[in-house]
Amino acid sequence: MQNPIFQRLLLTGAAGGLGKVLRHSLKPFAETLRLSDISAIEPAAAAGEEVQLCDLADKHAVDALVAGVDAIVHFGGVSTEHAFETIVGPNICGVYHIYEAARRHGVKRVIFASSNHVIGFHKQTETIDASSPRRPDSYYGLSKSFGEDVATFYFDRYGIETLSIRIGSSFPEPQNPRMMHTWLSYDDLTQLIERGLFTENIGHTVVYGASANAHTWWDNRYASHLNYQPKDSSERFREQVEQLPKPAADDPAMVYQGGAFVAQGPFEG
Ligand code: NAI
Ligand code: 15L
Repeated sequence: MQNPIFQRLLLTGAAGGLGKVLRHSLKPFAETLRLSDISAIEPAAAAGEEVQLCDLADKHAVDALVAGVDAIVHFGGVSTEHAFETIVGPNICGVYHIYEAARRHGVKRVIFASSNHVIGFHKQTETIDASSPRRPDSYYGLSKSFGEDVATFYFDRYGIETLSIRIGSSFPEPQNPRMMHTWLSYDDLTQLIERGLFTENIGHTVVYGASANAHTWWDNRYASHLNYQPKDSSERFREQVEQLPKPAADDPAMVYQGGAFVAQGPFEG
């Protein structure tokens, strides 16, 4: 059955690496895609697009951003490890502002770009699922963990449904041995967002965002209702990844699911 389409869908982080891809791949899901970022969005809005720049740390600006949309794909924010002070505005205040605006404007569905760094301190020898304890590996991972809690709270209290995608590594190709496990193709990411937007009664579902890679640390049994069927696999890149210098066996990149993030910081001064 054909999906219904939204009248107006908001994409935050539209100037970013994934935002540039989603700007095109989400187009079929809405009459109008509202693109937002703190940075300039290029190229300029085309037919079926509108641009509204916004700092996620600014509550009033986010409120205006969310007015009139039917659903939110929230990909904006700081996407790598930094001092807590850098992360708190865009990611922690930002995710609260998004949900508070969703509540005020009656938006009932959010896709949240969470991250594998919510669970990054699990070892690469473990297989985990959505019920496994979170083990954030960074201030960045902590901010995503907070975002997942905000999603649960806004579902329990206000009935706003969310798909939190704990994205592994979504790039054109896996860039190191760890990403052979964590890689998520752009097509599979788009499929996950589509399933999150159009599956009924998802409450707050947490899904690990990985393609059908040959070796995985993540079990998506608690997201089976999404019927996510990844089409890609990192296996076709194995030969080229095996040519790259391999980190030592005790390097965090080879020990922890979150890789190098577990060892960045502290950030003083
Ligand atoms: P990116 O860094 O390329 O894009 C993030 C965008 O957010 C940027 O365009 C940036 O200008 C914008 N942004 C930053 N601070 C902002 C603020 N205060 N207000 C408004 N916009 C702001 O990152 P990427 O790779 O495109 O990731 C998108 C989302 O997916 C991020 O939330 C990231 O944490 C998440 N994610 C990405 C993964 C990946 O493999 N690419 C893996 C796990 C999570
Ligand atoms: C993330 O959460 C980051 O946004 C992305 O840049 C990658 O570092 C990715 O995780 C990863 O773990 O490979």
